[in-house]
Amino acid sequence: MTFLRSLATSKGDLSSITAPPFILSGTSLVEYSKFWAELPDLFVAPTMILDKEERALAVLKWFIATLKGQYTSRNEALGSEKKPLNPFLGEVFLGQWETETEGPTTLVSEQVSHHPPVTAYAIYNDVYGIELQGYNGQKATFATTTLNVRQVGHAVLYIKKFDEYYYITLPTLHIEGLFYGAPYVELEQKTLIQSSSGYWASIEYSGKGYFSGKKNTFKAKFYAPDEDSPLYTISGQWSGKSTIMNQAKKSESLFYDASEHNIVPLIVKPIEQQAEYESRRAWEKVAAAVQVMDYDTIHVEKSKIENQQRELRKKEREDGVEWQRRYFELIEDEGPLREVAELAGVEPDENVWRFKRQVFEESPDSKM
Ligand code: CLR
Repeated sequence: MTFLRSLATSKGDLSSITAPPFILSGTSLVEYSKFWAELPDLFVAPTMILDKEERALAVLKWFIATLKGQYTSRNEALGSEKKPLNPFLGEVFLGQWETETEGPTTLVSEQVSHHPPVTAYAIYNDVYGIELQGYNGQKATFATTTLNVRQVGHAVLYIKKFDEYYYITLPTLHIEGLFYGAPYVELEQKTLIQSSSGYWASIEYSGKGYFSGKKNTFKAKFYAPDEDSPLYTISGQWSGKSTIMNQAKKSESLFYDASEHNIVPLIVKPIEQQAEYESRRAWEKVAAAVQVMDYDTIHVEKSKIENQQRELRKKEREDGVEWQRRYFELIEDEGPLREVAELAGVEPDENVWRFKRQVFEESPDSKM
């Protein structure tokens, strides 16, 4: 009850929620960017498809495939959704996927704002020439026993060979099961994937009951440029199976089956080799305390980090300087992204976080 009450008064800022120990996770939110590319084969697949329409469908498939990791992996690994650690400004999470066919895929994720919390990330594979950049924050509201979370930000996928962009908006979600102490995520509303080629898709989410008796359901419509009726509709469970229907031929076939794909674990440097601002090193003691549910130590170790951060901010104020982000910079969005957002009918962001790839590559952090 105390927990539910704390949710009711959290006023949009998720970091202010005090969750009971069994709901705490030892993983920082800065790590969550990894869920975009745990299936490297699907991530690079669009780069090998010459046909625009087929390529846009492959992007849609990759996107649907990421949802299971993004929104159900804590339940599967830990038994319920958990409250991630609240990243500090400048916290960095780095890693690489290494597979025989895809080669290395690199992840750089950084906490670029603390109030409000914003995480920026870049994920790229140079063998295939594909890159995802994005950033996100969350705005929460609480209604009776449900926590509603609106995501702020977007992701942009770029395919070098075709000089093609995909602008991806993020789903709204809510947390159910809070009253029973077994929280889990359900997606709602819509997301949009708009390609600079003109192809686009809208994905509508629903939980158990609305579209079917199954949880995690979605219905997607896939459109050719300037067409009013969809070429394809796709429906099913994003955490399970979905089918695609060719609207002209009225023929149906399997679109994606999550049970046939295993995630590729991200390789992260051993903690001893990490810089002090790297997530797992910075939170090591907190994470260990979370493991054994030692609430006092969690509190003590968290406070150390928070106080250190307060000191840093104070020093910056005194010196009249602003914290320098390591690998991302806030730039005015005037380029192709703006055009794609406009194509999608989405209000383009004034400023976007852009990855400073060269700075990263020249830093020791990039050596795995
Ligand atoms: C972060 C960005 C990822 C997708 C994603 C998945 C799960 C979301 C998380 C985002 C933000 C934080 C989140 C989490 C589920 C639960 C957690 C909303 C959007 C909140 C802070 C937990 C509150 C405590 C509950 C367990 C009650 O790409």
